[in-house]
Amino acid sequence: MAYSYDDQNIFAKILRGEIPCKKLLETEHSLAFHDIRPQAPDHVLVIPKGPYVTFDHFAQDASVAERADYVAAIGAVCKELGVQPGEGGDGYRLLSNAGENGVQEVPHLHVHILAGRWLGRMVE
Ligand code: DGP
Repeated sequence: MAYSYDDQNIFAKILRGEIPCKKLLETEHSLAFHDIRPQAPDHVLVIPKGPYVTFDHFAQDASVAERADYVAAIGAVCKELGVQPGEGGDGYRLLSNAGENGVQEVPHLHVHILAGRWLGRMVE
């Protein structure tokens, strides 16, 4: 592990129950909750419970069980929100910001699930 993890970040505090969140789903290795500053009608953050800062850390160091759980949790949230295209939903966007150029505010891996409105093209 070549990176350091700050266990005082806000999502670590949410995981320890030190600050509240609006929880949508919790599994053995993952937690999903509503973003405090929603950018869309549905805006959910899905985080692994392990100490990973970015997606590449997770891909490198998470166990097979953690990875499977995280991918399944993201899918389960999409299902819970009812946003799956082709299954009655209008679609969604997954996004994970990393580091300075990615404008990552909270240094604990999180995938944003955005849905409930037309999200625009990534490149105009
Ligand atoms: P980013 O690191 O830039 O991918 O975005 C972090 C997101 O986390 C941002 O959309 C706002 C959200 N956020 C920050 N603090 C809290 C908090 O205390 N609770 C919740 N639910 N969301 C938070």
